[in-house]
Amino acid sequence: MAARTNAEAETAARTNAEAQTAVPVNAAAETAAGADDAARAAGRTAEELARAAEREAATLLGPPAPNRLGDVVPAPERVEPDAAADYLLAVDAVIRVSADPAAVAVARQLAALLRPATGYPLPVTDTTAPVPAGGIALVLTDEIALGAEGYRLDISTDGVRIAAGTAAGLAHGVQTLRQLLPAAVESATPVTERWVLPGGSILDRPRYPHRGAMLDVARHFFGVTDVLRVIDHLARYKLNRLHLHLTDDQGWRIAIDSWPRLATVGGAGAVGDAPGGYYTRADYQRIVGYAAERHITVIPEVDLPGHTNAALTAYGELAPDRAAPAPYTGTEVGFSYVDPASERTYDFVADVLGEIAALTPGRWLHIGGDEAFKVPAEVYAGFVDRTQRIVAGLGRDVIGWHQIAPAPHRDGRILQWWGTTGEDPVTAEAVRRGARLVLSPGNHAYLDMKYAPNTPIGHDWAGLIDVRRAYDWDPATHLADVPAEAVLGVEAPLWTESVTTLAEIEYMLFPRLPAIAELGWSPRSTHDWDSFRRRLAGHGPRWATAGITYHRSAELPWPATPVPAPRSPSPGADQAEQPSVSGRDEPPVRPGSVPDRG
Ligand code: TNX
Repeated sequence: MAARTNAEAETAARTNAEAQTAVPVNAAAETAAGADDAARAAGRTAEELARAAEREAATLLGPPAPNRLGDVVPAPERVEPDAAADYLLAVDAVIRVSADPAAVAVARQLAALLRPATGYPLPVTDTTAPVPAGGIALVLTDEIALGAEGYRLDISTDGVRIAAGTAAGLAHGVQTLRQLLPAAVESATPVTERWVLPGGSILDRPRYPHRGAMLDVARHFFGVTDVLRVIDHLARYKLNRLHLHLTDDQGWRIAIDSWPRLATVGGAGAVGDAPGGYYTRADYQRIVGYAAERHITVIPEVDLPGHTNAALTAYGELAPDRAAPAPYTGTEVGFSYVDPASERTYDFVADVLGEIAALTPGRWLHIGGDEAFKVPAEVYAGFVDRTQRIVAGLGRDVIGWHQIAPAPHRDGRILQWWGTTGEDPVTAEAVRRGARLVLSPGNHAYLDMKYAPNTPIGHDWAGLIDVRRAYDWDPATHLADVPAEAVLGVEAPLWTESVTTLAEIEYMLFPRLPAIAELGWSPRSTHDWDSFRRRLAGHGPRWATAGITYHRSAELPWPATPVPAPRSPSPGADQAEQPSVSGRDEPPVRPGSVPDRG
């Protein structure tokens, strides 16, 4: 079948699905007999033939798959539905996988995703194992066209096959498969459901290599469990970078052996009277490892030379006046800085970045660089230059907020754009000197902005960002005088001056994070607000079932949220990690919540 656009493919699928519902029982049997002939020609045993016929009849006799093949966020590159090829996952299905440790890990993750709701055993075996057909195969291939992260998904009555050149590609294919199953697949306990997938093929590859989100753990601290759950959210939408904003005026959140008071003193507080905290080296490694298993690279940020009040409370010797300031619990910015004229400062920078680099397998170190209002421009550029050299000496590439643009170029340098104007000659000039860009425009991608005036948390200094505004821009043309080739991708930052709990994180992420994810992944040819809002609305029941808090924006046509019927009571089930409220419209307004800083 020739490639079609999503919209065409979906229309065709709908027509097919309608026709299919009308298939009479004897026609189903005939189709099954046809499948038998094909299987015999392929040299299958009588038992396999019988099973194939049974599977096909079971698929055809039931209602069609509840989801259409194109109902995926981010939108896949190419979708070719075949409504006669729906696949019904059976209780005895097996997951087969290529003999490669990273691929096997993806297969285990798939089994772990499907087992709770289906209650099926779903054993994972080698692709060469003599098991009956009819399960799910994850296959590493050498199809170079699939690239570093692409995958091909083929769903037929006989089985499901995900092929990719890398384990990352398989993992993305698994997330697509997950979205194509009924929403009840998100249930933590067994549910009575027909686990049917829509038939056909998907070929999918990302538009950009860098697709990220940022979590500010400095303004409010979030423990390891919360961060792991955020990583799961990123993986769902095929994001591949988690930027952790580890240090700021209000808190230093990572243990540094050579400067121990950074964490123990600098990590003690947070905004307001919220508790502080920091990650031990083991905590940080757990986060990095969990992300890596999900093909997500952690990008640690140490914000320099400004946003350093917490560091200065621990080591006054780094302050321009050599005096440790009081801890800061407010939400102003731009007042603090480490002394760029002191050699001790560069010892500090080298030690901190060196220790963090040693714990970070990824290629990038983020050095912040924003809002150092009190450092004169020339001194600032010199500080950034030296810090960039330290990063290069550690064998890493530097990322900084776009304020680092005036500093000299270094190979691999990435600027993160967070402006709201769509043009900046200084950034464009740095790009001409070789820098590349990650786009986080404050007025589209900042997840700490309110959705609407009545959003109980968040800011509005970059405007209100509803779902449509998060979706309606094009990374390739967003910044004037910057060629499309200089854009590496997108990132959605979540600053947390006003965000204090996991539920509030999720409320700001959903449903906007998937909008940014789609801009980073999907080809521009699929960009279509009506299609996006319809596909995204279908995720409401998934989030509700998974216990994920989200904003029920009036922009999206939400389906009624079904409550999955538990198959059997599970009194022993540990619900401790489920948030107490899910799918609610607004998070509670907290007394003394942080005022907007305008
Ligand atoms: C600006 S964006 C900041 C952060 C604040 C944020 C609040 C950037 C690089 N700096 O320090 O948290 O605004 O929206």
